[in-house]
Amino acid sequence: MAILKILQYPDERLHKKALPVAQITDKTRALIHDMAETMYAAPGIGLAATQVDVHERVIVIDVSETKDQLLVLINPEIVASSGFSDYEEGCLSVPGIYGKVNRAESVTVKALNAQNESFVLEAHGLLAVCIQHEMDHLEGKVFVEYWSKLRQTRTLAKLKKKQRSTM
Ligand code: K1U
Ligand code: ZN
Repeated sequence: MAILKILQYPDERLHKKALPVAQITDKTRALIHDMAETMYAAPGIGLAATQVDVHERVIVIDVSETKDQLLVLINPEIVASSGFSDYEEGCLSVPGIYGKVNRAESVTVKALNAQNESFVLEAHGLLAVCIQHEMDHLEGKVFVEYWSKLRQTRTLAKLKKKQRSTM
C-alpha cells in the first residue's frame, strides 16, 4: 500500500481524459488500494485516478461517517439523473478552495466493481454530488471550471499566493 501524490490545480495533467479500463487485473486492484489509502489519509470523501496521474476510469468514494463504506466505480456511466443541487464542494487537487456547483440531486450510475461485476447504484445528496465531481475528473474537468473566468482567475491568484507562502 502507498500514499500517492495528488496533482495540484492548475497542473495540466488534471485536464487529461481518462480511458476505460480494458481488463480489471491485480494491478487495477493495487491502484484501488493505494487510491483508497490516499483518500482516507488526505482526508477526503472521493478520489479519481486522474488526480494521482493515472488516466484510467477508476474512482473511489466513501461518504460514510465511519469511513468503512468504500465504493469503487470502474468505467462508471450515469444512466439517469434528476433534481437540482448546489452543494458546497471542495477538491483535494484545489486545497483550501470551496464553492457551489450546480449538479443533479440524484443520479443512477452503472459501473464495475474491483471483482469485475457490473452493478447499478441510485445515489442522492452528497454521494450523488461526489460521483458527479469524480466523474468530471475522469473527463479532465475540475470543479472550479464551472465558475466564471473572473472567479477562476481570482482562485488561481489565491492558490499561487498560498503556494508562495508555503515555499
Ligand atoms: O475529488 C476530490 O478531490 C475529493 C473531494 C470530493 C468532494 C467533496 C465535496 C463535494 C464533492 C466532492 C474531497 O473529498 S474534498 C475534502 C472533503 O470534502 C472532506 C474532507 C474531510 C472530511 C469531510 C470532507
Ligand atoms: Zn476533486
